[in-house]
Amino acid sequence: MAVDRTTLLTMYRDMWTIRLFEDAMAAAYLEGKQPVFNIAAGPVPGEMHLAAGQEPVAVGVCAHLRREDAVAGTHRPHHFAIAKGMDLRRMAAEIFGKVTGLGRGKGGHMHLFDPETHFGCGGIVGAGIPHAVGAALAFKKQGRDNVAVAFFGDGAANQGAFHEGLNLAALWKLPVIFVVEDNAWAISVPKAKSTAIASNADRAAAYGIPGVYVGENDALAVYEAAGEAVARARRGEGPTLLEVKTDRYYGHFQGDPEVYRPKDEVPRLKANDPIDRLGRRILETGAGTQADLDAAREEARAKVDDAFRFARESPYPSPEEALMHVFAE
Ligand SMILES: Cc1ncc(C[n+]2csc(CCOP(=O)(O)OP(=O)(O)O)c2C)c(N)n1
Repeated sequence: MAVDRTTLLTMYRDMWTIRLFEDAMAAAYLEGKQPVFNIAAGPVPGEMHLAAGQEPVAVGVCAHLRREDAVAGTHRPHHFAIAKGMDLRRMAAEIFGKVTGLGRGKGGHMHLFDPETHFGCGGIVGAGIPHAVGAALAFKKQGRDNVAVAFFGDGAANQGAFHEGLNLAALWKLPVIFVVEDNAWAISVPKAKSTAIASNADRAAAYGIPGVYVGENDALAVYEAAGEAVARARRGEGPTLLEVKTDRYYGHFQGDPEVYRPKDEVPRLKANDPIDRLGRRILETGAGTQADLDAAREEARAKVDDAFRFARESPYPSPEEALMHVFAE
């Protein structure tokens, strides 16, 4: 699949936006939580799951999506949200618990909901799968050619919701793409200890739909596989299951001592970094120059800096807000 220069540079910029956002969040999150880890302290309370290293899955799929297409993310949602085009200021503010956030600071990092970009996510593993199927059913009933994407981890693929979602979507030929992020771990459990087969893509056969395993953490490989799946869904031919091999650079959560993980794993993964890889491809194919890559990275840096400044400077919700938006008013 030919990829035009604008798409390539946009994917490259978005991967940097995700990486810089996650690295900045990793540092901000630990402020005030040391030396004895206290989850409630500091400017970003609660848990934090970061997706640095997993950028190709998000940008490779979302490059094919329109604003009205729906995305259901996970407890590790930042890369999907950024790739779908979420306003970075309101996203950062939500994570900092500020009133300028998407949910007026009540949702936090695992609960980013945005009607503008048709994005939702949550902390219940596998729960986004039926949500995406529901969105796809709505699109079909409305006669629209929009699609829904459910992103979830290799751990979530062992949930009942996965099988229920695939079955209904296949039966009703719904425009949904199921995307499994195979980052090799579900918290501390390696995939081989929880999953009976090597590739979740093979499970597609049980529902009579295409299943594709993308075996490298490469934005262009994901872009190609996702392009076919999205086009098929828009044509009304039903769902596709994609699984993508990807790499989690941080722990399961920030503060995770990672005693279960071989010490050399992350340095080894970083030696094949997907952003460098896409940058090299852009240079080799002549789609862009080093100056273009530098400009894209600087644009990403400026956006992330601006979003964090906005989040830090925004006010907290007033105490009365605790009683608002609980029930319909
Ligand atoms: C229904 C449910 N069971 C268990 C948990 C606790 N939990 C949170 S994340 C996680 C692992 C998820 O692994 P995976 O789906 O592979 O996603 P990853 O964290 O690798 O992105 C578990 C078991 C949960 N949040 N929800």
